Amino acid sequence: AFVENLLKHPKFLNNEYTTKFIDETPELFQFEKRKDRGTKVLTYIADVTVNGHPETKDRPRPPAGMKPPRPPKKRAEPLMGTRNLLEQKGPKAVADWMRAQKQLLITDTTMRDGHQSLLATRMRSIDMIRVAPAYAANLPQLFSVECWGGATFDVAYRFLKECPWQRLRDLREAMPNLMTQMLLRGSNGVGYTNYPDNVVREFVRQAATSGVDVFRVFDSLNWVENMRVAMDAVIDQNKVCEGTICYTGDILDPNRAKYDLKYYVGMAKELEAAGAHVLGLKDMAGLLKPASARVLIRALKEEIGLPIHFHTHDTSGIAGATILAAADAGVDAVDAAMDSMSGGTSQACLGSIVEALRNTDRDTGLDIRAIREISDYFEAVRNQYVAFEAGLRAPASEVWLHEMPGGQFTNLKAQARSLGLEDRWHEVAHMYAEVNQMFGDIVKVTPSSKVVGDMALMMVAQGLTREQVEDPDVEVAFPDSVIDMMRGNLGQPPGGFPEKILNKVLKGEKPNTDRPGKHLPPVDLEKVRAELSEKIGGKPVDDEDLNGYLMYPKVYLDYVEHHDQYGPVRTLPTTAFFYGMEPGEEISAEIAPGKTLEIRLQAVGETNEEGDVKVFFELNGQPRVIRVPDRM
Ligand code: BTN
Ligand code: 3PY
Ligand code: ZN
Repeated sequence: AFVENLLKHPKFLNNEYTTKFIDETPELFQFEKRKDRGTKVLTYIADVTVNGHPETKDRPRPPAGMKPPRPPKKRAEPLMGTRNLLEQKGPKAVADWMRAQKQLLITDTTMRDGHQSLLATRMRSIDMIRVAPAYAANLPQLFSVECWGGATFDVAYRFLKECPWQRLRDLREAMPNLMTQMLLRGSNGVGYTNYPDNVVREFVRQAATSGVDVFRVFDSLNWVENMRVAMDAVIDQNKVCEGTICYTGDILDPNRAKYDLKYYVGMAKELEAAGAHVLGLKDMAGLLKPASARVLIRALKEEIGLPIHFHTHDTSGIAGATILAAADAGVDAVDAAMDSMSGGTSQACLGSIVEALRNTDRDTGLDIRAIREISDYFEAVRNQYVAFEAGLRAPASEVWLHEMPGGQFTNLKAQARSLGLEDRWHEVAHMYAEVNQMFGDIVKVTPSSKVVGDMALMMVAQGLTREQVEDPDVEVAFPDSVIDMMRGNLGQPPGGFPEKILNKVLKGEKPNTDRPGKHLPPVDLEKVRAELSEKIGGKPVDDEDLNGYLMYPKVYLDYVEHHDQYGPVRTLPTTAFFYGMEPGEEISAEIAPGKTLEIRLQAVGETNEEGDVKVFFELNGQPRVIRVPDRM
């Protein structure tokens, strides 16, 4: 290995080799690093081919011999879009333009909420980046492309073993005329708990720098106080700050008076005063009914000077009707997903909204042929991810019972499955509603929705009723997330949490009712950078890495370890990533700009006495043998 290193060393190759060279050049002795990216990626393919991928084992498989998805061609050179306006005139001009023009503006959510809500967030960057040029060229009238934030950040590192920042930079570059959009959980960043203020600010700065244009900022308990740090940070970056209301209950239901019209108008005014450029109305579960939408949108348009951007989910099957009602009432922008990635717990069908409004005064101006082509592409993409489909087969009015966010639905179902509760799903749904009432009827959206879900699963698994949980004489071991929320670590819901459950969970401990960030000391960023660098073998840590680590220390470190061992696996086609390769199959992977590996799997050998398998490849025409352990 030493000689190989020596022969490849640039100084050696450039004849700068002296006798002192060996002593002065310690990297010659780093044999472990000798493995080049190509070998690492081949090792990954070999391992998954032999052992399977842990995430797709025992799950439905894509049809054999599936052709790789083919992205549509550009129909024209990209026209100017909203991004150009933002760059030239700033976020206030974007907001003014939204209000001034008549067409219904559309945000495409396929690359964020769409797959988060249908495929457990598992869509890989490569399947997005390939279609991004078609968005830029063929749909330049889109308001924005939601493609970042929410659960996509940690899933990218945790399960897909790819860098979410690189995804963002690549998408940004491929769609220079369109605004990218992210979902930001206020002080929870893209995590599940409140972070120190300077961590939130630093994250927003980095997201803006790496390519986010529109930040949809919400708080999981609708506490505007807890949104200001994130909102101010977005405004400082001169990006679009979409201050967002999370919608729950039903404004027309006198029995849900806590969340009535007055409540929402009041919150909207707070967000306007806090400096939002756009008012987001986030109906994360898909509860807003057409008649309520009419009343709510009309009132907000009358009382607030901001453009309104409406987001909903089609779990009930009538999101399309609500969107059309909202459009009638003057909403400025709405979210939708590409047809093949729409419906159910995802967003409403983009192409059908475009068709429904054609030749009306809210005509979207989008090209339906371009939409169909992109939808066809995503249909093929979606077929690669059948292992992660866990969703609804049919629309379900049950959503008005449980009020579960679309983005949580598939995840909670998977959690229920892992606890052996899959066939008791409807009980979980009932319990979810009970827990909500027990917690005082709260907004349920990440992370508060996860707390409700954890509690509901625990109660179903242990056969506990609400009465028992609330009974001071019954011993209950509450999930950590419940204790954390009752302590005030996610902030305060309107009116606070009910005394009964607070006392039971905290056993007399006093909750913090201040904004959590008020008591979290700032993180010394340079100190953390140095610590992280040490943890990853002295490698330099850039700002993106630092921000990944600040959000998810363990997940980030596991990702780095995987990357060290298996290389840039994000460059593999999705079937190879999840299933390995078949003998005779050929793929290519661009492991660095301009450096493409042509990989052919020739054969898989027998398992030898040491328990290893030889996997025979051709790499750019040269034979390569990789040995991996057989762990099956
Ligand atoms: C994970 O780390 O949880 C997800 C995927 C990475 C596991 C890799 S895939 C190749 C090899 N085969 C396994 O069974 N594990 C590793
Ligand atoms: C998220 O925070 O990930 C959501 O999708 C909330 O709706
Ligand atoms: Zn959503």
